[in-house]
Amino acid sequence: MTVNLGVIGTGAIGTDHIRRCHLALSGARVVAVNDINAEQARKAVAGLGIDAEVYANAQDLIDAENVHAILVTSWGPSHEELVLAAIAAGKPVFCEKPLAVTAAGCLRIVEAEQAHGKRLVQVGYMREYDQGYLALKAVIDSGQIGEPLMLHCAHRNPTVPQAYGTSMAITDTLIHELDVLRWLLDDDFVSAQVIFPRTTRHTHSQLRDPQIVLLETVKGVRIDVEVFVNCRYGYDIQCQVVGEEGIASLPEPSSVQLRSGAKLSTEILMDWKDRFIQAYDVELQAFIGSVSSGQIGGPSAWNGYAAAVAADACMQAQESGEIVPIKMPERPAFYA
Ligand code: NAI
Ligand code: ISE
Repeated sequence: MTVNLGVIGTGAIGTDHIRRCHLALSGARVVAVNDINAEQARKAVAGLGIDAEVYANAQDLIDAENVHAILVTSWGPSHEELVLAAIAAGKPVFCEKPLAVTAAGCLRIVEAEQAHGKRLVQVGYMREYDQGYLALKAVIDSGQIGEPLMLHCAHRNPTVPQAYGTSMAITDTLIHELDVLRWLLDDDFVSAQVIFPRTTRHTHSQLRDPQIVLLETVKGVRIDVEVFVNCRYGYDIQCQVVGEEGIASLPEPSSVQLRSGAKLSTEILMDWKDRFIQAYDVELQAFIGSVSSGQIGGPSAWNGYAAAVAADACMQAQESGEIVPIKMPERPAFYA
């Protein structure tokens, strides 16, 4: 069966996912697109040479008979309404992170999915498909470094758009760590604190950058995550796990080692599209496969909710400067 996809939101990642569905993956094609900027949607499909219908209205795309499954790749604040509409139509939906910008919004999705009676939602937490994170998890799970005690992480972007504000460092950027670290450690967060170091002169008035987020887990692991989204020099994701008997670090993406001009150097990537290209391919291929088989898997709406519960606490911590407790609700059997 070829899965017919409808894509809502044809900006940076929407266009990249349409490209991969047509050129890199198998078993799917994009038959419908929508964007609040219709011209943007037309350009996206024309630029890729794809014959997909451009819908003026997202609901009409969701309801279209020839659309089997939906990709939500629009701005974060629009996700909740679109995912709820896909669930109401009974259609599988892959939603880019964040699932919704608040925990309350994610919970409404979790409740709607449970009421539907079967999983329909996969969240775009692609790091769980990244070869580097998978290798790091295998080392932790093997017991080679003993029990994890501390993690030192960094999430650095060279630059961000003008519309990106201080809270987006949590809801748009740190949210990846809030998901992947729960998965990596098989643990939950119990508290968060946010510290603001000296601000870079490369930011704007609405964005305090960088930030350091301190997390504690149920097992007592202490985690520091540096979020620095105007670091200029590259797209750089770091994760070092300090265990009782050793240290394991996320591998660097492979790159040619260059000896030239009296220097030894390796390239640092500049873009998330390149850094996680393999992970995006694998997560979407998995979604396409699960639509065909009728068994949706991968990061669930519950994972999206759990990350959002922690994100809400981090945003409170940004405001108060205090250590904010995180109360993770018990996972329902539906998401076991
Ligand atoms: P973007 O700004 O390039 O594109 C967003 C598009 O959505 C725009 O074309 C906009 O007009 C459209 N849009 C906004 N509201 C809409 C609505 N209600 N209906 C239809 N279209 C709407 O943003 P980008 O970078 O593509 O991000 C989109 C989403 O993907 C965000 O949630 C972001 O967090 C996520 N993302 C995930 C990444 C990952 O590593 N998994 C990487 C980059 C983005
Ligand atoms: C973007 O939306 C992503 O998801 C990228 O992976 C992340 O590094 C960036 O900070 C976000 O803005």
